[in-house]
This record gives sequence, structure tokens and C-alpha cells, in this order.
Amino acid sequence: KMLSYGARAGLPDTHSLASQLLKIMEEKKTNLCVSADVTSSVELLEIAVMLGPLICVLKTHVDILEDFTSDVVSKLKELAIKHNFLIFEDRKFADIGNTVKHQYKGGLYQISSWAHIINAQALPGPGVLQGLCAVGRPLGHGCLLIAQMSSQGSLATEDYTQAVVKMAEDYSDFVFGLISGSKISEKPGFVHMTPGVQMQTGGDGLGQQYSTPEDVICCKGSDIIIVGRGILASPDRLKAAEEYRKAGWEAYLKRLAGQR
Ligand code: UP6
Repeated sequence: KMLSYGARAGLPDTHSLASQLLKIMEEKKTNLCVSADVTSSVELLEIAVMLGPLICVLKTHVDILEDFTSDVVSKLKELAIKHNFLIFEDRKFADIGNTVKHQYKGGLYQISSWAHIINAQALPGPGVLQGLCAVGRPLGHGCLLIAQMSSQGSLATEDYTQAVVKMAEDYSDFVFGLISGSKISEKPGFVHMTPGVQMQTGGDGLGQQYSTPEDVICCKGSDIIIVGRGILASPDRLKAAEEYRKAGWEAYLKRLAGQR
């Protein structure tokens, strides 16, 4: 039997950040993460203001901002509190523990001071998590391990993916879920987040491959849809985001009802 987001939030071995996220999803009736892939800070904040009420997570790539300042991320933090969403910096850490520790805590972006969620490639082995955990765990932050990618020809296949799931489960004091195309861990507290989502299947000419919200949530059993250009490229971003929220939520209800 499939458990609701709310029920999974209350399981004893669910990571506290996963609990917080699952509760937000249940409360706001949303499994939508918007990928705010823009190069201007004003536009990033506009997205957070406008779409904040509709999302559970705001995903950023702060290193593509042309005008990054610490002020932008403090405003983002305020908006996250106001609208009750989490901030996910999609940094995809992929180096030895000592290096990622510095990349997470320091430099220009000081990611650990504002992002609730980060992610990492498993390729370097557990050291990448040990380094990130040393910085993020005392702050109550959490990490998603990348078990699969949405891009064509991804080398993260079968055995690799299985090894990532094991690594994630072994480090569940800091890792609270996975980036994947479908539900691949049986741990009920784990959150699966899936990028490469649009209303129509297809691609972008640079290797991206799209699945629909219905397929990702209802058929593949993932928990959260990550949508960038499906919303950002729309002339009416608010309307588009509401369509994705609704599609994602209805797919979840359909799966809960066991229609598939
Ligand atoms: N992303 C993927 N695929 C992955 C991992 N991450 O697309 O396997 C990220 C991209 C981008 C977003 O870096 O920020 O998700 C997808 O954007 P899109 O919806 O505009 O294609």
C-alpha cells in the first residue's frame, strides 16, 4: 500500500528535512519544484514571489546569475519562510570531500548559509558525502544523491544507479532522497525528485529528454516534478505553474487511489 506524503513525514526514520518537505507538500497540495534557471537576480526574486505559493521547492543555479549578491539569497530566504517552500541549490557537487566542503561553505556563494537542500554526484564515492555532511548536517540541511540523469546517453545506468541507492541509504543521516527518473529506493522516508518534465514528451536539442507529470508521478512513482522551461518559457508563468501543480497533484492522488 502506498503511503501519503503526510504519513511518510511522520515515520520515525524519516530525515527531519524530508519530514518538513513532505508536510509542506501535503499542506500546500503541491509536488512541484520550479527550476528558476535565470541569469538575473530581479527575475529570480520575481519567480520566488509569484510562484512561491504554488511550489514545495525552489531550485536554483546561483552560479548562472550575472549579478549575484548575498542580498539576493537573504531575500530568497525570507520568501521561503513567507511562502513555506525549501530552497534547493542544484550545485551537483562532484569532488573529493575536502574540496566540496569548501565549495559548499565558502567561496562567493556560501551555499550552506541559505540552501536547505543540495545535491551531489556519487561518482567520487562516500567522501563527497562526508565532506558535505560535515558542513550541512549541523545546520539541519540535507542532500539528494544523483542516481540517474534525464539527459540522453547518461552514463548513470543500472549497476551505477543501484550503487548510488545503496550509498544514499548508507548515509541517510544526511541524504534524504534521490534525483532519479522513478522511485528506485524502497525506503519510505526517502524523497525522489525528477527533472526533465514537461506537458509534452520530447527534448531540447541539447540532450534533455522530457516526460510528463502523469508519467513521472503516477506511473514511475516519483514524488516531486522539477520543471524549468515548461514554466519559464511560458508567456504566463503563473498560469503554467498552476497547470503543472495541478497535473502533478492529480497524478499523485491517482497513484494514491491505486488506479495504477
Ligand atoms: N537537471 C536536469 N536533469 C538532470 C539533473 N538536473 O535537467 O538529470 C536540471 C537542469 C535544469 C533543470 O540543470 O536546471 O533540471 C531542468 O530544466 P528544464 O525543465 O528547463 O529542462
